[in-house]
Amino acid sequence: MTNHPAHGRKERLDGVPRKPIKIKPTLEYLSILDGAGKVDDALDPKLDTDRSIYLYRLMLLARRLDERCINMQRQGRIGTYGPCRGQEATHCASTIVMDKEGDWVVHAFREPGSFYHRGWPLERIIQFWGGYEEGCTPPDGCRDLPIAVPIASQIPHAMGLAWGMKLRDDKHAVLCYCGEGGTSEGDFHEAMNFAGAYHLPLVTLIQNNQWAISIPREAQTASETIAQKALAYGFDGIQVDGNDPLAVYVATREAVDKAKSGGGPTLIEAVTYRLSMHTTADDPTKYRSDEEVKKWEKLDPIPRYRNYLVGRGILDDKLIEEIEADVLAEVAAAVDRYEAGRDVDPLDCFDYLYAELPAELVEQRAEFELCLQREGVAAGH
Ligand SMILES: Cc1ncc(C[n+]2csc(CCOP(=O)(O)OP(=O)(O)O)c2C)c(N)n1
Repeated sequence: MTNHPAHGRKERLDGVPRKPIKIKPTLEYLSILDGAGKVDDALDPKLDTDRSIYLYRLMLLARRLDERCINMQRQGRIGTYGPCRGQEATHCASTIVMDKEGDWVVHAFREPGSFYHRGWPLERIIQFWGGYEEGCTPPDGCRDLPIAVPIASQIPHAMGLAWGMKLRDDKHAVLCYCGEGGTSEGDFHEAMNFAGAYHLPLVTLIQNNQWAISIPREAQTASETIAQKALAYGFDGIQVDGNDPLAVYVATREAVDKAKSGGGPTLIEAVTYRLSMHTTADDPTKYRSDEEVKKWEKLDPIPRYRNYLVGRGILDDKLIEEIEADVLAEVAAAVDRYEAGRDVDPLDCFDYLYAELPAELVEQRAEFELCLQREGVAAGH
């Protein structure tokens, strides 16, 4: 007992009552593209042409879907929408690392590019924001969990998946997304502790977009970085430029490879910025300055990546225009499918929470049914 390093008695007996404890100092910051899209050649993962174009298209698709959904919300065609503008590199460049057959991806809700990449039909994402239960469900065979709006609740679930993989000696990995606000929840800490203690193949990617609704990053935690929280749980953390798709890709690739080869979990803090509102129910001008937004607009991941790809000779004006037109057409077709498929019964909203409806909800359901009849509302109208 006296020799146990955590006990400290030996130190007292030796007359050395205080000394520093060396902890593993493995915290790096990674950035590969500068603000203008100029690359650090030595760090460039040099994705092949198809993959480079695919990633650019994916980020653009997330951006255009976002814009369309905000317009639709303003027109009353969907409910509240949570935009990802500015955060496209963070989620698109990480999700493409994951193997669709064997790896799991556990989302929060601000990752439309990842949903699409993992095989969710675009109209299903719109359905979610339109308030339709079907919009929450991953497609058959897809190794994703449903969308998680209760902040950080998805992290213990992701940890559980990773634990299951370890118990089954399944050599895949789990990628879990969460915001920096979510790191203040107990769910985050419990899951990180367990993942570290059991050395699980879990990669947790914190999208530090600087704001949790109106709470700024500085008020969220006294820690200098989010990434360093990993050190307390006994595994590696890394902070990356979340508006640099190459840095996000490399950090995720390394973390996933490490997880799959038995190296345990990683916490990635992707430093990014929510350029838009928290949701369409929020007015960010009430709590942050235009100057701050303008500063981050200069670091917009899409032009940065486009400049880099033009520099590599992968994109030119003609191809940029073609991709733009193609993405707009794909989003428009998804909106059409969403609107054509709204033939659900409004009474369905009572169907998903309970196996057996409690008495007061039975009453509410009957009242709502009468109301619909009175208003002449039929399914889909
Ligand atoms: C458990 C829980 N508490 C509160 C909320 C309300 N809420 C929705 S989003 C949000 C802020 C989340 O911030 P962050 O985790 O940084 O993610 P972001 O929305 O910025 O992507 C809060 C408090 C919620 N959805 N779930």
